Amino acid sequence: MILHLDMDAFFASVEQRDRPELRGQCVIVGGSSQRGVVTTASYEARRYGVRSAMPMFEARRRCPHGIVVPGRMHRYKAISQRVMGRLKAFTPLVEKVSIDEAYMDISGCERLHGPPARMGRAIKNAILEEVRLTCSIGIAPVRFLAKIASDFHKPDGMTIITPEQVMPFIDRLPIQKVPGVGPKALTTLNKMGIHTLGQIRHQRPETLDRRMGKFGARLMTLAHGLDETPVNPSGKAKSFSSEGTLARDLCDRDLLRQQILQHAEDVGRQLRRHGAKARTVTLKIKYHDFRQITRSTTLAKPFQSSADLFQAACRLMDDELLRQKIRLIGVGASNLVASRTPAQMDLFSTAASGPGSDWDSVDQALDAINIKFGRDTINRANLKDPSRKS
Ligand code: TTP
Ligand code: MG
Repeated sequence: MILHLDMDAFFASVEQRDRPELRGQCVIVGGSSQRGVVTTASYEARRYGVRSAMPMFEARRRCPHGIVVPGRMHRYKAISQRVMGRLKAFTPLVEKVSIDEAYMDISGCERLHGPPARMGRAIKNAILEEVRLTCSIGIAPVRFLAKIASDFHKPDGMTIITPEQVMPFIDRLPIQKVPGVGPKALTTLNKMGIHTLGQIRHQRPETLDRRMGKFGARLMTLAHGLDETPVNPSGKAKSFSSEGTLARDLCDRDLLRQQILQHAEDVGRQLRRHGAKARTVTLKIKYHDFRQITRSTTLAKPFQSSADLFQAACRLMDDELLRQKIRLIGVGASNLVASRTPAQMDLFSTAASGPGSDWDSVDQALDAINIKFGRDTINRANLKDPSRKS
């Protein structure tokens, strides 16, 4: 059995916990400037339609009496650590997947902690005792159903799906609840007449493959109630990213490259600090009208230098027709391998990046200075721009 735990309105609840005057109030966490966005909102504010990622001006319009609070990431991280520590007292098989959620493999825990329902209640009590916050729990025989279940009775909820309930649950499950089904996939699936996960089972795999690509096969597996993804307690990150809303909307590619450079530096630093190399670079762009696109490229050799990241991300931007001004830009690195994995030397390359190159030494020097004197003490003025041939 897999248990999924997710804290309720996490950042907002921490604020209400630390500041009693905010309890019972509409609390909106996020940037208060005209261009800020909502990070999260207390359940009181959600009644007025305030949601994560909503522009702050819209949140203020919907909930004028809401109290806007800037985020305090270090505080949320500290509380998160205490929550995760408490979970590990139940079983070492805990996988933290974000700041406020974790999976636990609770198979075989019955003798120690009783049946799943009792264990779920014990965990909720332990978290309440430890940090005085509520969470929601989902328990199911497979991972993706545990995640869906934890969302069923939020806040302070617990939903258990027994093995016998799995297939009837899948048959009724709205397809948009399945992790990975975004607005685009939903439109395609609805056009195919598919509205529940159960309906996927009656599709021909070739049709799904043609319409949905690789994700079609994944949906078919899930529709059969099979999700072999194990709980991975190593806690190793699967990706690193950095993004930010621009001070004003831009479409000047040179200015955007400067932003990309900063994010590439940040992601490069994260990679090197975790001793990881990545193979895939992702560029994320949110346009003026909030439409968001991501573009990825997978490089032949795993990389960890900021220069490689920067150049790949710039190439992705160069391939994009920027039809509108951009309000947010971000860079990500995924498809990670441990950096101990020896990199294949490229016999014919003369590029100034790659293992042992000058850029590696530059990265090491910058990282050392920034660790010693604080982040962004020193940065590159610029990097070679791949779109300029000189
Ligand atoms: P979530 O668990 O998605 O949201 P939540 O805990 O605020 O509310 P819920 O009760 O529905 O679980 O995310 C956890 C925290 O991550 C959230 O408190 C703030 C942060 N976050 C962002 O920074 N940006 C986002 O877009 C979202 C969704 C969350
Ligand atoms: Mg949460």
